[in-house]
Parts: sequence; C-alpha cells; structure tokens
Amino acid sequence: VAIAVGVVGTGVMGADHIRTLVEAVPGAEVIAVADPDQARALKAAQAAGGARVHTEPRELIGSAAVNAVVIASPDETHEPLVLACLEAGKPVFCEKPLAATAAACLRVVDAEVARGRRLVQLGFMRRFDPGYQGMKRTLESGTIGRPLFLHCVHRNREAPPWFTSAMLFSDSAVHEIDLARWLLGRELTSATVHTPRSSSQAHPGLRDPRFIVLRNADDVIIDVETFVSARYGYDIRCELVGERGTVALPAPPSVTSWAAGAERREVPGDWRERFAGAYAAELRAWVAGTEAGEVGGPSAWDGYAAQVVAEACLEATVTGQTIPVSLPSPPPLYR
Ligand code: ISE
Repeated sequence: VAIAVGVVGTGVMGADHIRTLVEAVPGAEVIAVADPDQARALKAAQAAGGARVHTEPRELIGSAAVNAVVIASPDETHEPLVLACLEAGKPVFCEKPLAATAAACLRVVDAEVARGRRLVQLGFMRRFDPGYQGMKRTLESGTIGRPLFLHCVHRNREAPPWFTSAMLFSDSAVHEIDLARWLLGRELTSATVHTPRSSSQAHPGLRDPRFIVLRNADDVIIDVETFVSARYGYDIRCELVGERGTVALPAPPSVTSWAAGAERREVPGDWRERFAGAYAAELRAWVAGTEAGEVGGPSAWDGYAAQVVAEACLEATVTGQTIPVSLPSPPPLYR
C-alpha cells in the first residue's frame, strides 16, 4: 500500500518535491496539495496526477486520507505547520530551515520529544549526496588521518529579490554548517565572519559575498565562501584536509564539448539540478521511515543546531568578533 502524501507549498521546492515523489519514489503517492495560490496549486495537483487541492494547509494536515506531509511553504510557516503535523501524529518532511529562529526550532524539538518518537525529517539533502557520503567514508576509513581543515565553496548563480543578507547564513551556508557537524561528527564551537567588498552583481541591499570561519570541538577549522550572486552558475566545492591526505567532493557529471580550440564543461544552473539525486534519496529514505513507523535522517535537533550556528554567524557580522557557540547535549531521542 502506498503512503498517501500531502504537500504543503507548491512553489519552487514544493513543485520539485512533487515531481521527485512522482518520478523517483516508489511507495508514495501525492494525493493532496495545499497552497493559497490556487492556480499554482492546481498545476501542482495535475503534475501529481490529479491530487486534491486545499487552500488551507491545516485542512490537508488534518485530512484522514493523508498519511504523511511534506512542508515546502515559506520559512516562517514551518514551525506552526510542523507542530500541527506532530499534533496529528503524522510523519513530516520539512524543507530547511526547520523554523525561522533557533528558539522556534527548539519549540519543535520539545514537541517531538514530548511525543517520544521521531516524526520529523529535515531537508538537509546533501547528506544523501554520494559525493559527500564518499568523503565521510574516506574520513572514517582513516586513510587521510585526523581532519584539520574543511574548505567549502557555496556559489549560487543569483539570489531572488527577497533574499536578505541574513539568509546567506540561515538559507545558504546552513548546508555547510550541517555538513560540518555531520561529516566531522563534532559540534561547532565558534563562528567568525569576514566581509569583503560587496559584489557589484549582488542586488541592492544584499551584502554578498561573505567568508565564514567556523571551529569545531576538535579544533578543526571550517571555512565557507558563501556567494549567492556568482552569475556563472551553481558551484559547490568541498575539500577535507587531513594529517596524511585530503579528500574532495567530486565535480558533478557534466557534458563536455571541445570546439573552436577550447574545452567546455557545463555548470549546473541551481541546486535542484546539482542535487537531484540527493533530493530523490532523501525522500525515499523518508518514505521508508514512514513505512517503518519512525523516520531517520537529518532531525529536528540537527535543524536547531544549524540554526544556532547560523545565528552566531549573523551576530559575528554585527560585532566583527568571534562568537562562541555552545549547544546543550541532545535529548536521548536524537542520540
Ligand atoms: C536554497 O534555499 C538552498 O537550499 C540551496 O541549496 C542553496 O544553495 C541556496 O543558497 C539556498 O538559497
């Protein structure tokens, strides 16, 4: 029997998750969608092969026909909607961020802990990318020795007009924040942010790029160039330097052409293209967890921890200082 999924939010990510669920996730069926934008919702419902359309997300969450919920609505709606899913006892896949602030993330954590069972999987899809998984395996095999540096580059072609300077941390670099915790298996302990001159290609009011320097509990240094107006394409790089060797994220497969005396490789346009495989893998894992009665993968706690560090980055830009980060140890549900 297929898991009946309801999708809240049919914008860029919601529509993409619907397409992925339909094309690449056996065992799931999108039976309902919700969006205040009727036309967009109808289009998404058609893409799902005739799903029911709701305008009110809570109606979808409460519907007896819906077994599990995907939340891809605007950031500030995540907290109340995830809480509604927890109250209904339904497994939920929530796009990052878990909630708009660390304090709000903690409220979600508390609600899940109170239920005593993991129902929330967060959309940190890069953990499902084979390249990052290979880096983690290499580190764990011991071949490169103890880690010293993690160098990261996070470039987007362009940012939407509503993208704020704070979102550079909470929306973009939050992926590297999560990866640093997951890959190195240690909590982050401080954040410093260096600000070069702003790119003339950034939209007015957006301070872009930034250079973030994090430290973890093993004194590994993690640097992240975050540049969301890079123009030429979507480019994600990562290298982990150890005492005896290094391991790097492989470049994505790309069409290469040779013409007019030059070799030309295509660069992905955005994250949906670059991480398509990871998006499918995370949703397959979530559906499998839903079938098994307890979801795994990136947790509400991971969402909270990442948000705490993103907020420290923002504070670091205001004061120019290194901001210490200290996280309490996670409740037993997340260990
Ligand atoms: C976006 O929300 C994502 O999650 C992408 O992975 C990231 O590269 C981009 O910067 C964010 O805005």
